[in-house]
Amino acid sequence: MTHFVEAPNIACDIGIVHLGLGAFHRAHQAVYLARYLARSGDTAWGLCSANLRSSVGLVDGLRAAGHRYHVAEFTDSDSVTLREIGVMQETLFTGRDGAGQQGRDLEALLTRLASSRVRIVTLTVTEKGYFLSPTSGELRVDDPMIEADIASPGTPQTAPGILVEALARRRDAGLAPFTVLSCDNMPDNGRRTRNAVVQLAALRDSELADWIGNRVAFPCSMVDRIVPAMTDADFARLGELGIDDPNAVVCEAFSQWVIEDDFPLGRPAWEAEGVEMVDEVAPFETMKLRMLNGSHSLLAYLGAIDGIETVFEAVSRPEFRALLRRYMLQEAAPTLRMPEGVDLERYADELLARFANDSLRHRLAQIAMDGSQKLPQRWLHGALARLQDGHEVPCTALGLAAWIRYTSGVSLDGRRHEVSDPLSARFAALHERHGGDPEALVMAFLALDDIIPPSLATHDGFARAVIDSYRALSRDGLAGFLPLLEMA
Ligand code: NAI
Ligand code: CS2
Repeated sequence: MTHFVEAPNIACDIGIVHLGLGAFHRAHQAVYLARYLARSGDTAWGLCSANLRSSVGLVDGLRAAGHRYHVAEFTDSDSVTLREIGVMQETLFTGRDGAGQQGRDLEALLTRLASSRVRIVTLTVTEKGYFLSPTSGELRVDDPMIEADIASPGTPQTAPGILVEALARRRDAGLAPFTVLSCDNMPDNGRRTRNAVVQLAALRDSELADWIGNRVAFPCSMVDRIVPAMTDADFARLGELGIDDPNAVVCEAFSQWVIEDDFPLGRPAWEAEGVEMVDEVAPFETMKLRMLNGSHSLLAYLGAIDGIETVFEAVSRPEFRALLRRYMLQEAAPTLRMPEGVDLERYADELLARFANDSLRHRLAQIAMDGSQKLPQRWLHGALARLQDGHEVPCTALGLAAWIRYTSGVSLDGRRHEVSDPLSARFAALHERHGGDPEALVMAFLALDDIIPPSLATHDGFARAVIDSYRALSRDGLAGFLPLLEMA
């Protein structure tokens, strides 16, 4: 069954700027705004979406299409809602374009951000786009991009840099600051975004940093909708449904957004579209990061080293479903403190059903990206809590062993794959130095204290479990983790 939803032709003021015009933004925040506009007719919350470093083609493609595109929301392969989105009013690019020009639309973006009509800035710049240490949460001031923004604050290239410069212009113009709402998969994403912005501002002007720290709201949010990167097969499938749109995205029908309600300059009435406005996001965020994303990462590394392509393929195998259920219910769920009435076993089964959506080609290679930025919040913080409670975490130890093998760039059958991670060079050096000695290799990875919390790395039982899992995987392949399940 195919259901079409057309976008009304309504011109809007731009009230929201989004940084990180990727697939998820088009399928999540923009869809909520489009539904809100269609229902309310409130034209104050049109969208300007910007890319800061990649996908200039998407920015220009959306301009050429009048900023209208399609979202295909698949319940399963037989049921889809094709939604036209018309809430985007402007797209900008501030990275280095194909002609080598840096910051083509930077001044336009900064001017837009300094407009009194802009009251909210949202972000999906990936976990690495905040330039924070995954363990300490401190700004990585030694990163060349941050160093450049410190040296040239008026022509920033990073998301924190752009936010600092825009807020400086608003303060100097006597304007109240916009609210900054991160929509990235990070724990405490609002406070982490605040960390990055205030720490960068302090390196420029302590009074500006104080102003930002005292005046800018950085609410947290939990976001959830599975939106895989588009494949040629996805575009072909949309073509069969009569949609010829190079800017389209495909996603699951499920969507959730839980937001801390802290918007001093106001916000859209998102509640009408099912958004949950709460006082405290943390329990929901931790639940989702550890149970959904932690499971995703288990599939990604165990599957990737065994040549499995997609989430659907992996969860079609009973041993993977059993592993995920064991991980979710025996290692993740016991670390969660949820409000009354939340049924974590039911949530786990709902996640397994979502992963088994046969209409999504969610590539494990995409999920495997940036593990150094993802694993602390997905596995490691929970594992440490579980170990401190006196329980073993064999699934997490197995996942970490698979991740270490994944970072070698060589799967179990010897095929090579790209390791897309800001720290990939460091990983390659460790494999070069310790590749022949599994124990030394694992201990070297556990010593990476900007990824692995030291109290976890020095937990003897955990280190031993990772080493044993690494040896089992190297010796027996995925069959190496079956005995783990028999340990249940
Ligand atoms: P994507 O690859 O389509 O887009 C990534 C966006 O991040 C692009 O706009 C890119 O230019 C930008 N980016 C990457 N590195 C950056 C940096 N260092 N500085 C500034 N911008 C940078 O990926 P997608 O699917 O849009 O996901 C983006 C983020 O959204 C994820 O990292 C995650 O935090 C969040 N998310 C994604 C979901 C999904 O299923 N795709 C679901 C829930 C959250
Ligand atoms: C995935 C997430 O790519 C990944 O790391 O685990 O993007 C996942 O699809 C979303 O968090 C689902 O809400």
